[in-house]
Amino acid sequence: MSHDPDCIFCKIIKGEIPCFKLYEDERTLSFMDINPVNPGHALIIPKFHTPNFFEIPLDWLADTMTTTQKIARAVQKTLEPHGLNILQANGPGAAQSVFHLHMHVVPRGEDDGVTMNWGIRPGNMDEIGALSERIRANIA
Ligand code: DGP
Repeated sequence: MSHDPDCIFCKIIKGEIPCFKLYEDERTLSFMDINPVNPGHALIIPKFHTPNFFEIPLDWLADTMTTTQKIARAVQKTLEPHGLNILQANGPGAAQSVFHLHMHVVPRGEDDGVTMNWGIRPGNMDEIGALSERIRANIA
């Protein structure tokens, strides 16, 4: 399994740094984004280090998307937002900041002002932790 010891998301996979975990299976992991663009912002990653969409083997991509749907449904059920974006960035021009492929699940409000490159702001860890428990309870 591909792994990069310097990658922050590989460190999360190995449990070397903590996360608010939502879901884990043999090949994927989902956890809360610590710089949420909106409350409920979640990430889904393959347990396979690959920097972007271009290089991930298709079977790993399929597993990542399966987990993305599972988490998106749970976030939708928990927060009932007006909408929900599923996003993925490739390269600095697309505002990619962590070079381990990840899907963003972003709850949206009609007038939340979120743009494609939203900038990184630290979140409130107590709020993120509480939301992670509510979303986890809705994972089917
Ligand atoms: P992107 O900019 O598309 O590469 O998204 C990377 C996201 O990862 C960004 O929204 C912030 C989040 N992030 C960065 N470091 C950490 C971390 O250590 N833990 C968690 N949970 N999220 C992180």
